[in-house]
Amino acid sequence: MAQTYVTVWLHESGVQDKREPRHFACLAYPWPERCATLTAESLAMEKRMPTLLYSPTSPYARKVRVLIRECGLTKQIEEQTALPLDDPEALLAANPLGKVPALQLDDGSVLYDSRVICAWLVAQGGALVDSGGPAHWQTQRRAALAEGVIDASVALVMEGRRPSVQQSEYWIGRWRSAIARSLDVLEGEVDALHDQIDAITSAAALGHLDQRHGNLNWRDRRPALAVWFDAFSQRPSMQATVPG
Ligand SMILES: N[C@@H](CCC(=O)N[C@@H](CS)C(=O)NCC(=O)O)C(=O)O
Repeated sequence: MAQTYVTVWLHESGVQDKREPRHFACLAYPWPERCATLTAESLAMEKRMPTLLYSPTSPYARKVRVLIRECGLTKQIEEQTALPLDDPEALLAANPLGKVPALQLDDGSVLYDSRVICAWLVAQGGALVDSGGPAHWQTQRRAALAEGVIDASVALVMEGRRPSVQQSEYWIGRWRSAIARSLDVLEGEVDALHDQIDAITSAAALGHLDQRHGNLNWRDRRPALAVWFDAFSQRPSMQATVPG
């Protein structure tokens, strides 16, 4: 007997809705055998791939997106833009902190923040297997250092968006000093930066400094780090994630 198929427009939240077609997946299901028993929610569960909610300018999200590419997982993970300051519903539902990145897994659960997502990606076995031992802990420590540069760099951006009378010279000074000292340490350890999480986090941090704080001229006293970053920036994973 000839099989009839119906087309189901499926929102990622599981709710059928035709108002925003770009957010929909189109699935063909045999009728009536499957559709009789399928709800929109169960269809969503069948179709769902892990989805990363990200903002193109977030250095935390860039770190994750670079790692996805370095792990060769681009075909297994969808990426969906969510601008945190717009408070999009999907992001608030995924992460009560309202921050990107957040990773919706295929079982409906969610991972955040970027460090947890990165650990999950590495656990998928795609790449970045390090040998353990003392070197592992130094890699983690350098990654934390670079993450702190991102924190300070983002804090400077946020502070700069406040009315100038409300901006704190004290905190701006502390964040700038923290960035300067941390980059000095990375300059001294640049030979240890290869393709592990410390290198990826450092690249995301330096990219954010270039994007937001060109006036800091971080390259001036750090020639080795500058050479390293320029070379690392040529990787396809970095090129594909240049903040737009
Ligand atoms: N520790 C978090 C930080 C994430 C974060 O602060 N993301 C920023 C974008 S760069 C954000 O979503 N901010 C929105 C907000 O703070 O409300 C991580 O590593 O994922």
